[in-house]
Amino acid sequence: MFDTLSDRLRKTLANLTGRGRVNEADVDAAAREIRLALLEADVNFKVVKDVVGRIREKAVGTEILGSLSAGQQIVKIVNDELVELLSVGDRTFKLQGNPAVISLVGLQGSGKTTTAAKLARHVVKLGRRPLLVAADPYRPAAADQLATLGKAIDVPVYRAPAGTPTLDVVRGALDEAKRLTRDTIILDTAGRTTLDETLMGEIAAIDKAVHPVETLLVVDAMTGQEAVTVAQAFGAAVPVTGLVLTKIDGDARGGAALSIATVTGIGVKFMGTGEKTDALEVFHPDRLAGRILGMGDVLTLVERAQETVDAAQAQRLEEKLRKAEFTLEDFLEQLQQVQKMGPIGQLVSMVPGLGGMAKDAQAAVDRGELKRTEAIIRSMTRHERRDPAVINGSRRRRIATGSGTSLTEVNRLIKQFMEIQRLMKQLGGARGRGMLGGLPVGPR
Ligand SMILES: Nc1nc2c(ncn2[C@@H]2O[C@H](COP(=O)(O)OP(=O)(O)OP(=O)(O)O)[C@@H](O)[C@H]2O)c(=O)[nH]1
Ligand SMILES: [Mg+2]
Repeated sequence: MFDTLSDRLRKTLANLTGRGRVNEADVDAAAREIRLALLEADVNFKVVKDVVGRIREKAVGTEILGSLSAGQQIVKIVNDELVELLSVGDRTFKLQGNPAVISLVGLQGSGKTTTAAKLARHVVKLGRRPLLVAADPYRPAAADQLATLGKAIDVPVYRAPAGTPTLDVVRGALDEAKRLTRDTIILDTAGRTTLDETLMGEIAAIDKAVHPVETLLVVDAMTGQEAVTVAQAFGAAVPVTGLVLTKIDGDARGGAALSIATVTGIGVKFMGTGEKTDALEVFHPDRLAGRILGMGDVLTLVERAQETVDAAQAQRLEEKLRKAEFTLEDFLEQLQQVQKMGPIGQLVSMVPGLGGMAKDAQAAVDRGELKRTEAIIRSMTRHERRDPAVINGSRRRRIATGSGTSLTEVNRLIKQFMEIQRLMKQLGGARGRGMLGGLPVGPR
């Protein structure tokens, strides 16, 4: 559902990721785009203002760290802000009490009944014995719906005759839980509009009578801006302990999800990602932010590169690039570093001087070519790696056989590498960064 937002942010940030230096005008332009993207996604305007302000401030103050490009760091800053935006409130799901009572409240059609069944499955996985309760005495069809879902997931459902006052239904459910030795009660309450004072009073009465350990407000993510008002109204009636955002799989613009927690201070605990009872995800701000930015790889890399890339080695490499002494041996070392960090081609862009080839590298990884390139280089002698010019016809055949590749692949790698060497010599003395844009990451 965050597709549009994702696309826009990705485009904006893609312009920056390849760059080693970013000036204030670049940051301003990016901030403008990010602001538009968030507003278009229907994020609350105050939230947008704050977030963009912080992103700008951090980005302008960013120092360029060792081997990371400034652009990538901006991606990281934007991501960190999104994570913060989504991290508001207490997000731990509590199950204290015997039975632990979980009450689901929300507008009509927001997804309470579906979520009740999903949560039942979830707590079973946590080793609990749930009882689903149809706490909607007004519509027998609502209880039928829950009964059907309960049957499908093999969880008992408690229902009372139509017209039983809600408080009596809840009390009856407590007795039933004791009888069936159920340790978790999930109340599926009737959908209500925020304007319906009687029904709003009813959930307040349930809250007083049974003190649910969790009162989860179920919010349809498609609601948009209005979701904030809804959350505030429910929050005024009962102590809402968390949010469940449903229909995340839909095509909403996602703004509600991004603003509701910030504005209300209530944490998001779960996300509904489909109609089936297994389509419930524990809410992880970092994962959602990553999904929105679609740059999970870059972020992981920024973090992993900070840990893994040996600063001294990086320095040595840059020196070699500058002096045009980069050999196939160094290239092999890089390939190994790449694989140590994980199978993500993006990280090639972290290696000083190799910026810009990330996409090629990813494609090469996908095709398994990094491994083939590595095999070819490994089949060479030390001497051959340092001076590919000595690799004559018979040596090439030997290397092809030894690496399980073809003569054509070996030829191509050597040819490309020598071309680059020649180029580096021509440019000799110039800064290495970015010069190797065409380094063969795999035989093509
Ligand atoms: N795609 C998708 N559909 C969902 C999700 N959650 C619920 N739905 C659908 O939304 C509709 C309403 O869901 P219900 O669970 O009946 O909503 P409710 O809040 O119990 O509705 P009332 O009891 O009438 O207030 C159903 O068609 C569900 O299948 C979700 O996460 N994704
Ligand atoms: Mg319902």
